[in-house]
Amino acid sequence: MTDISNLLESAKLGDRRSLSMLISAISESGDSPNIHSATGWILGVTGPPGSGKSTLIGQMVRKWASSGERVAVLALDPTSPLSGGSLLADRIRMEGEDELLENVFVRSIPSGKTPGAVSPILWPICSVLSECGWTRIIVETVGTGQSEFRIAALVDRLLLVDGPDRGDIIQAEKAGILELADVIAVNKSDLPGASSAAQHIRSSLSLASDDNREVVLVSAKEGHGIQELVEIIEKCEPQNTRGKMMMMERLISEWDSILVSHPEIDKIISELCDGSITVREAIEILVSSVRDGGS
Ligand SMILES: Nc1nc2c(ncn2[C@@H]2O[C@H](COP(=O)(O)OP(=O)(O)O)[C@@H](O)[C@H]2O)c(=O)[nH]1
Ligand SMILES: [Mg+2]
Repeated sequence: MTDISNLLESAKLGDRRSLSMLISAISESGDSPNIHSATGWILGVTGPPGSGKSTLIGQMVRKWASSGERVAVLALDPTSPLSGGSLLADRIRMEGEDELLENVFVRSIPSGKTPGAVSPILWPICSVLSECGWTRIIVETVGTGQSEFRIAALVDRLLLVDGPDRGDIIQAEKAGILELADVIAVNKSDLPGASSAAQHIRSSLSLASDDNREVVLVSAKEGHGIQELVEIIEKCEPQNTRGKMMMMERLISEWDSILVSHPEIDKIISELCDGSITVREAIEILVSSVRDGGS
């Protein structure tokens, strides 16, 4: 834990290497520094693979960075061209905007040992970034699976990115992701079908009379609609329906991280395997040591 506190101190002074090491330490150990302050907010970006999330994030990052926000991107998708950040950085450099790089931090986050295991570490990582003065934290998800819900619940605002493909939109509707989104972007407006896809989503949202969420047409490739999208995300009111779910998820995530970083977790699991304790007894042991400050 002292390592983590030292790293946090230098990361707060602006040392990127320490920040990177801190994120690795949290990812590996599940330990998290105790942080209460939050200066910025977290934007989750979800949507089917190939809809253009990474490309669109690249465009939004520039807008935010040039307006003076400090933007951190966490790529949970190992195939994201943003992973490692070099692609984005190279492009920014090529266009002679090196000074923007001061305001950008990109990091890929390994998906963890088990599916869905990323959420217990995501919240502490976001808190650290916020504590270190990153005001816009963007989380790019893989775009599929149950872990989307857990991540959706962790973020302050959720952007759903869809392409012109009808099938993808229907899938998002079915999966319930459309319900969770605060803003919906229909990307690839340079391709035929995008505006009718946006219209389709608008009309399905308008079925609920109090639903006034925005559906924005953008082209990440050509840079169209990005400014409007960023403005809408800035002023959007996070949905009330997500509030409770969000707090519940943060509680569960924090609890999960206490659990997986418990010093005796391996021993307890072995005892569960050989039947010498019951699950109930394991919980008793874990809870009592948390209560005594032993974790
Ligand atoms: N025509 C068109 N292609 C796009 C646009 N945005 C992204 N793409 C392409 O769509 C593919 C998937 O993009 P990517 O950002 O990796 O999608 P992700 O999987 O959702 O992150 C890439 O080949 C992009 O070049 C766009 O606005 N228009
Ligand atoms: Mg991607």
